[in-house]
Amino acid sequence: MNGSGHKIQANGDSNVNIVVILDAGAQYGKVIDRRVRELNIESEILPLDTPAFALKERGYRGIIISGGPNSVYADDAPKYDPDIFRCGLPVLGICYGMQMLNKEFKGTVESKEAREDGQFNVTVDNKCPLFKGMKKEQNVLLTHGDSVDKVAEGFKVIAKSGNLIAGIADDKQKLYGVQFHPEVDLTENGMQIMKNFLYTIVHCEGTYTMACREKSCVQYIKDTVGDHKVLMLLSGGVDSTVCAALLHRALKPDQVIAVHIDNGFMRRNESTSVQQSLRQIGLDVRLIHSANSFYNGTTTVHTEKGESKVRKRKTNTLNTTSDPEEKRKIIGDTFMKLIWLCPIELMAYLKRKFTFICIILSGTLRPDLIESASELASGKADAIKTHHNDTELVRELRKQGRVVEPLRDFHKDEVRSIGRDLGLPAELVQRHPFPGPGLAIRVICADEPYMCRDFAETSVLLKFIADYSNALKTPHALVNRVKNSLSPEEQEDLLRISKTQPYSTTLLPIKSVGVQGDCRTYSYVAGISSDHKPDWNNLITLAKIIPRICHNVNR
Ligand SMILES: *[C@@H]1O[C@H](CO)[C@@H](O)[C@H](O)[C@H]1NC(C)=O
Ligand SMILES: *[C@@H]1O[C@H](CO)[C@@H](O)[C@H](O)[C@H]1NC(C)=O
Ligand SMILES: *[C@@H]1O[C@H](CO)[C@@H](O)[C@H](O)[C@H]1NC(C)=O
Ligand SMILES: *[C@@H]1O[C@H](CO)[C@@H](O)[C@H](O)[C@H]1NC(C)=O
Ligand SMILES: CC(=O)N[C@H]1CO[C@H](CO)[C@@H](O)[C@@H]1O
Repeated sequence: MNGSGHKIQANGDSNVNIVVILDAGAQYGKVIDRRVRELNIESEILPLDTPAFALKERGYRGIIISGGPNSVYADDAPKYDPDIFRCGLPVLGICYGMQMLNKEFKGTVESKEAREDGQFNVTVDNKCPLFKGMKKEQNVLLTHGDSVDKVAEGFKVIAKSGNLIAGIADDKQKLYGVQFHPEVDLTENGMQIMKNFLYTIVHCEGTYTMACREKSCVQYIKDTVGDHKVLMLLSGGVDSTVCAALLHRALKPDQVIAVHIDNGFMRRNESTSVQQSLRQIGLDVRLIHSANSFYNGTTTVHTEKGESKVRKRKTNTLNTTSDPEEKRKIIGDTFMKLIWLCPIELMAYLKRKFTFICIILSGTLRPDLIESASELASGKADAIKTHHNDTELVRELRKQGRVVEPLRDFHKDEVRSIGRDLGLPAELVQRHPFPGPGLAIRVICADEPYMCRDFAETSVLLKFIADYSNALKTPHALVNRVKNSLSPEEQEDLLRISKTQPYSTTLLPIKSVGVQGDCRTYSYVAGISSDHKPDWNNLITLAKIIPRICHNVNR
């Protein structure tokens, strides 16, 4: 183990067991990260254009290139250093990563307009080390979009789905590419593939264990906080509870001041129960009621991104804001302002003096940072959401070195595991994630219904999918569109569903934020209802088919 587990810097020592994930802008980056860590191997996410010499210098053992929303031929395709494929490090390219690899070695990639992810069977070459110990037929989450046309020089095909090339390899140079996502659960044996790459091909050792990371986390808190006092802001959810327990273990009781701010969007009596739960593990939590400050809070947002000149705009007050992203920003910043700009009020409330040295942002987990496209974790991700813990204000405080984030290097499931290790009661650790700003954001609101020109057509498509057997009796162009998008098995499924348990559908005129492919989308919500008890398998089938046929439905 090196360092604190927080500022992880491989140090050029090739014994360091750490791989780098080069982020081509995918929502899957953080999932890859989590998988690698589940296999007890340390990983770090860096921008795709990180130069090869830097990777060598920092001692990474292998490279994983994530998927991404772009096409390798696009003018704005993300830049990379071609030497990453020639610096001797084993490479696993996933989707976009595979196309980069193929193009780099003089293969060609065929661009397709539509892009669909779906579960398919692929046939793999199990003599290839990447698929060692696996059956020939594998069910994977395949990306149908751009695909390899001519295979690169020196490479062989190691996986196929029908005519689609689903995997390529150059065993000698240890370069591998797959057109599917081994990091997701929908790829049934994805973990075996990751394991094969990391252990058999890269020759990593699984030394990055939870016990070892926990120890370095406690040490990190001790080192950072020293003799100072820590103000801890907590929501009472799993993260902040575990964080509290960690602080408890690392510091003296009088060093920790815990404050829970009720932002007015809590469930009934929740604040009190948060307070009580934490008292049980020995932490005295002060409650601050600030519903009004949130209700009428505002903040400043940037209106133009990516240009050298950035324009700023003040938002409406929260009580008149409907955009979820903006709500998130307002709540996050109001939260920080309350603590940061009103220390006198706070101190009066707390009736004790403390040094304002560190703020524990208990809920800053690794995925939060990655999702917010924070420069710390990832340079690229097509900002899927702005996490309230990673707003500008927090970034500024971080620059000043006033933020302590013990959990920033852990994923959610890992946090639960630490919690269990620290002896926290199961009902605290396994609790449903606490909403934070979530409830305020999930209350979807709008000034007017969101109904674009595609609304009526989408409603009809939706109805045809759910009531397929009757739809087939209707001569309608859209019925053919549905039919042509379905595999024979899916047609059978829909027929069976509509005959045994008819569902009614409603397209909701609501703009909902979702993730499709690797991009953030704003689309409709499809409502499915029935008088019967839900058959979840049927609903899963519908949920898979609907967004594939109605691209403007994301929820
Ligand atoms: C995929 O393979 C599995 C097992 O190998 C098989 O049960 C399943 O029917 C196949 N699915 C398709 C769509 O071919
Ligand atoms: C909420 O708290 C109030 C006052 O403490 C109490 O009277 C009430 O029963 C609680 N409600 C619920 C649903 O627990
Ligand atoms: C929202 O808050 C502002 C500032 O407190 C107030 O002036 C306004 O009346 C509120 N609007 C609504 C709809 O409650
Ligand atoms: C940070 O975000 C998480 C997840 O939304 C939340 O549980 C936590 O309370 C937040 N931390 C703070 C200090 O707001
Ligand atoms: C911006 C604004 O109007 N802030 C006010 C919101 O409400 C609290 C409590 O009533 C006031 O203290 C703020 O000044």
